[in-house]
Amino acid sequence: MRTRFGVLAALLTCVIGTVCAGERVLHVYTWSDYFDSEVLVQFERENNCRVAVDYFESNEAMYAKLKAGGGGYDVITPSSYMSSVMDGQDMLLPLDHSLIPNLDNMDKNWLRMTEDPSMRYSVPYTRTVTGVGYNSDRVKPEDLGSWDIFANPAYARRMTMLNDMRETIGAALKYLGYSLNTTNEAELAAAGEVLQGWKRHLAKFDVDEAKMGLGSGEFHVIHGYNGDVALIMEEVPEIDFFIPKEGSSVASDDFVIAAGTPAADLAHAFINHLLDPEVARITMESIRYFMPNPKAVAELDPELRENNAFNVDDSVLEKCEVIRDLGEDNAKYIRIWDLVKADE
Ligand code: SPD
Repeated sequence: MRTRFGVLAALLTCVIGTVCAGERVLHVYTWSDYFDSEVLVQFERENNCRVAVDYFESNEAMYAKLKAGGGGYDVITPSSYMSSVMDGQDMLLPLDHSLIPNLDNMDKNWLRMTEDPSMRYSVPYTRTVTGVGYNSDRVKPEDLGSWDIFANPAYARRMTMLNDMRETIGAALKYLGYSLNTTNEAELAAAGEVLQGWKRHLAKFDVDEAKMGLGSGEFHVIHGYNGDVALIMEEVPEIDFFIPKEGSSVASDDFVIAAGTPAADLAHAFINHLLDPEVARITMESIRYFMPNPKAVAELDPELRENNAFNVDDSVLEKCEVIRDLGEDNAKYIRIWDLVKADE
């Protein structure tokens, strides 16, 4: 069995290509398993540089690291709501569209779901939909379909949920029929109660080890991102994916460039490279996330189009919401999350 998924996740820092003295380096900060390695090598070759990739597991963890002074990153891939937070705090470089001619390949309809429809500071990279990955040898079909699977004691200690405040509180809010962007204190408190109940059955809150555990058989049910599960499905036939009937979250993960980068030219060139239709096709087939690039989508492997984790049905997407930047009301989510995580 190939173990492409999780290999990158296990590495804190991964350097692609050969290091040559005096070579320029582009520092990219992103989610695990989010680039095709050949696509990076091609960029390095064509731009006579090296791409150094470092990983984060949630928007909040990435933001906290940057705020604490960590980094030196040039290109980052936050979800759209976090791009908006970062832009509001002058953490991002305004984009020079003349350096990204492949912006012409962007599906303009897609921009409506982002916080930055004019692409002033961000360019959409992928669509990610959050759901449930499961092992069909271990989970009964009648237990599938709802977020309430996390309340099922039959799978106790074999389940994980994302270590991600907005996603995981969002799952409980959707389960209760509320918006995952609510700022209503009573609704948030109710979601916190639901999570306390689910938590009793969880092995842990986690992102990358959870997906490796689903592939290896350690976990039977994980709260995870569609492309990550699609990647595991490719290698482990008994793994499958569903989006709970109550709805879930859908995100545009963006490219942004850090303010103060010494490599603004390379950073723009990198984004332009990923928007090339052939590069985007290779990327989608490799990382298993949909990209809003119609020319690339037209050339996709038909088998991938049929994968239910990659190609999420419109009727399902209609029940999903985009996580929004809530400004000062974000503190309400932090309070609930701290309580849920308190005695971990
Ligand atoms: N391995 C790639 C994971 C991409 C996750 N997107 C996160 C969306 C968070 N709301």
